[in-house]
Amino acid sequence: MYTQALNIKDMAAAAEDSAFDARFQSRVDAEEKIEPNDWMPDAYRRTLVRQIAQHAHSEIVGMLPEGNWITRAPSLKRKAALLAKVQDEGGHGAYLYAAAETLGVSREDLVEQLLDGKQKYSSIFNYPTLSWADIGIIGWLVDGAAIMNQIPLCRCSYGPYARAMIRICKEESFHQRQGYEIMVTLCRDGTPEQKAMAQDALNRWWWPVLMMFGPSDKDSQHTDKSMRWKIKRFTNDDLRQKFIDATVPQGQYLGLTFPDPAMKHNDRTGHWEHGEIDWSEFKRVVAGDGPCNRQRMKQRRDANENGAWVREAALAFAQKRRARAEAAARIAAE
Ligand code: FAQ
Repeated sequence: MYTQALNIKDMAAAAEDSAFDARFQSRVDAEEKIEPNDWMPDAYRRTLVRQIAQHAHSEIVGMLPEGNWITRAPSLKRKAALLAKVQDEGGHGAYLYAAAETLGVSREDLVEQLLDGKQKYSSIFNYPTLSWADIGIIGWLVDGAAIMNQIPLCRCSYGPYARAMIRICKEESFHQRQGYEIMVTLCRDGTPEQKAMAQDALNRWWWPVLMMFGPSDKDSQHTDKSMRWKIKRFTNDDLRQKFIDATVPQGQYLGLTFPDPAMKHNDRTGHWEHGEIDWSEFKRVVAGDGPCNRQRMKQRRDANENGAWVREAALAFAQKRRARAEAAARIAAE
């Protein structure tokens, strides 16, 4: 009797859940934005936390490869632009952690999960910046790939993420231009040595940049659900192809050669075809064994430890202010 009552309760709860699910999906299909206090399936919330946290961590870890060149930028103008760009990336991390917090997680918890190896950051930031041309390449290609992936995220179904992306994309497009302008200076106005340095940077970064878009569609675990929920608007392979088609003419204008002997234009489809991506390298880097993974994680751990006193001081100051305000309110009420 008791078990039967429980079963009926379970069935009622399941029917209610599926009604909520259907209502949620119809809102998504109608292009309504989902806001923090709206009902959402747990799996939708988990997917967003995973993706937004990974994105936020990428922006913060992504400050390290370029930060490496701030003291060695070749002119005051280049130094000012690079400094501003790296600061922008820190700001993007802050907006994204704030967007993730609207889903009920704390920034401290997300940072801890990164430092414990439970959350990821983009594979691309595990490669070293060996020459000044790498700074041009990061702006041109890494920011270029980031924009290609992030413009559709401005239409993501989750309101706070979509709104954060609009501002981020505006800044990323300045980053892409400053990078391409460095490449133009090196390749079209520079010496043969500078052009060779630019070619070497392209040779080292091209394939890792293509990997930024994630595994091929047949191996992507999350794409189907994320497309249904309109978190993602395009598949990984579609975005990768759009990026290649936009980038190849830019490389040709620079007079550079892409390190892909199989690359060719298909006049029938209008797309640039590319050779096989080495997915074993991608898996190795994501698993923690890329050229700079250990160094990047050590830098983040050190920054977290060295910043502990600032967080403690800010908390103590906030508590002091609150106590003063409460005491003043008590006196006023007496
Ligand atoms: N690196 O099923 P999918 C930037 C993981 S920001 C590491 O296809 P999903 C700005 C993925 O998490 C760059 N891991 O996954 C800047 C999943 O593992 P999990 C970051 C990767 O989420 C510029 C597994 O593989 N941008 O550059 C990567 O549907 C210059 C299966 O993959 C974003 O985060 C990767 N590259 O699609 C800053 C954009 N790719 O979590 C400084 C937002 C995939 O189950 C300087 N994110 N994985 O353990 C996205 O659009 C998506 O999350 C994708 C992956 C497209 C990255």
